[in-house]
Amino acid sequence: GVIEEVKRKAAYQAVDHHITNSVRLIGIGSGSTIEYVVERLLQRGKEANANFVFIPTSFQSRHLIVHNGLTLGDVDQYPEIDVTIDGADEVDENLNAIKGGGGCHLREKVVAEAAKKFIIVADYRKNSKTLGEKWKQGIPIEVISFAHTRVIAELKKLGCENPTLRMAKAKAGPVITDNGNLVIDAYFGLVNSPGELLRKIKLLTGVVEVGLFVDMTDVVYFGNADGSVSEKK
Ligand code: DER
Repeated sequence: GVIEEVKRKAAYQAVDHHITNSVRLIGIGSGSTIEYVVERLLQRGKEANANFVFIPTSFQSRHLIVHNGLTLGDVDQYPEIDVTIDGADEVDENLNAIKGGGGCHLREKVVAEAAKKFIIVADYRKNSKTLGEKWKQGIPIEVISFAHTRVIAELKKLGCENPTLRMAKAKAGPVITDNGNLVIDAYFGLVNSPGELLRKIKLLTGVVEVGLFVDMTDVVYFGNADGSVSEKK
């Protein structure tokens, strides 16, 4: 469909512009748009990818790297890398992002911070002026299970009406992250100060990581509805 086509175009442009011989260590995000990043790399052939090392951000991302015969690296071997490419659930006009729709934002943020350059690839549905405008599912928050009820109570005091434990679809009970934790989705309406909200949520006892990526993004490639790609810095 149109959405998949524009995701593909955005991903291809990001790869063509940033995965060059000037980089070697590449963080691979999670979700569906990132699959087109790998698709573009594979079009170049084995030789072209031989000197790259790919660092995963989730079980899914690791499978994408291994299954496609790309060289797998580890963030412990490479705590400082050249570039990380990832998707997002929503991006505001200052390139701050909501991430975690796929429940992978903790490792994604570790690998995004490890990179000299952090690039987001997304379709037009994620392109907003202010966070919370289009993405209504809430800010994903990874929490330890022991504290999840406490965190829900504290999120309500911060102004979230209905913080919700993310339930699994193909398994009874809640989603369990790659780190063995739970996810709470907390919608706060329009987020005019994402940095302030990030800090408030992060300080709640039991919170492991928050799906707000603030002042981290270097470039965003949006696939537009008309098939064009916008590069925002
Ligand atoms: O979970 C994440 O942060 C992912 O990047 C995800 O939200 C983006 O997913 P998509 O590329 O399938 O929209």
